[in-house]
Amino acid sequence: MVTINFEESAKSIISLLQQQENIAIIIKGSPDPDALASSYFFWKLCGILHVKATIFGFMPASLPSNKEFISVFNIPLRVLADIKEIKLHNYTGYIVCDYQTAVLEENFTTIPCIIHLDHHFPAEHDVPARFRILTDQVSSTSTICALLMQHISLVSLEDVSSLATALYVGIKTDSDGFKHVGEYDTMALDYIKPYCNMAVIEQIESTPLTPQALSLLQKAMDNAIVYKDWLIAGVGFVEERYRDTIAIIADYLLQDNPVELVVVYGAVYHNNHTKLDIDASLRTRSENFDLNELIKNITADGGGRKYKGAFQVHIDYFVHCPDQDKLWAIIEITTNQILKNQRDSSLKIVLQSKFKNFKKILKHFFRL
Ligand SMILES: [Mn+2]
Repeated sequence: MVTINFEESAKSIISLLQQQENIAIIIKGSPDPDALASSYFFWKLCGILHVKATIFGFMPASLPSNKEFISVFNIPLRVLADIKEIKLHNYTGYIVCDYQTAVLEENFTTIPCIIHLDHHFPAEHDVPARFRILTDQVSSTSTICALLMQHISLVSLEDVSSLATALYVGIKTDSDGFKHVGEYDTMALDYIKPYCNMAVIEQIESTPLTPQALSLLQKAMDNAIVYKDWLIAGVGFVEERYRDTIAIIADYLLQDNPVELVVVYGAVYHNNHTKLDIDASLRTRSENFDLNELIKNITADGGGRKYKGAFQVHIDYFVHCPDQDKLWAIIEITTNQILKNQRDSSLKIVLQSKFKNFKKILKHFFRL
């Protein structure tokens, strides 16, 4: 294990933030508890340091529990349709948490990235960042934030408690209920646990699924097939605002079935039914299963990391199909067949990923 000096890191972060006037905290991916908690951490930190900060996202939270998360912590998330809507020249720098790269846009001359944190292995191409921790030695970005927080005096106990509680939910979500915690995650949890408000956590976690999600879950269970040790379930057509439900159902099905891999997919309409995607979520309990490799065999539009992955296939042309039932039948037999073919060649994937683990060099780096 490569040792990360969180005390030095906390000092660097404080001094970098103190040089800033106005920071944009950018949630590049889906506003899940990990991305929200780590962005909220920096927003609070900026407040304490009297640095102006705004949290931006580009997808509204679609899961009821994520909406509840935003509301209980009062997270001032500004959801915009596109990154171009941020007047970046008004900001002295930006922060990206919980995303593999800090690139805002291709060929976009932009303000400097001040801080970039993520729990994935570094991407090949990225913009420079004044401070960066990218390591897969942690299960979540919230883990990194909690370990930094340990070395920062936050003054108000109320702030400590709400940050600890938010980060706890972030770690719990990304480690699949603490199933995949490592040494750093345990350290982070040991530190934040005494400050956590368990009643708030209970409130977030007990947010019920919407009736729409329950009906998709029912469809998934009706349509599920088991091929060898894979479970594959198509849920039919899904409205865009319920897209995240596909991932939740994949989580549910993996919990309840002793299979190696769960794939849940649906056909999702976008832009007032002018665009159509096949949207799939993959879950595995096997650490050595290279979901990224599997997904790249199917399409370039998607990716995976340990235990989870997702892909999209664009089929806009088919929005004109006059028969929805036939269209779904074709999507279903085709997708099921593609996945079955992948299962038949998956021994190769497992062997390749074992080899990759040997080659992987764990590292973190700072660019100052
Ligand atoms: Mn995360």
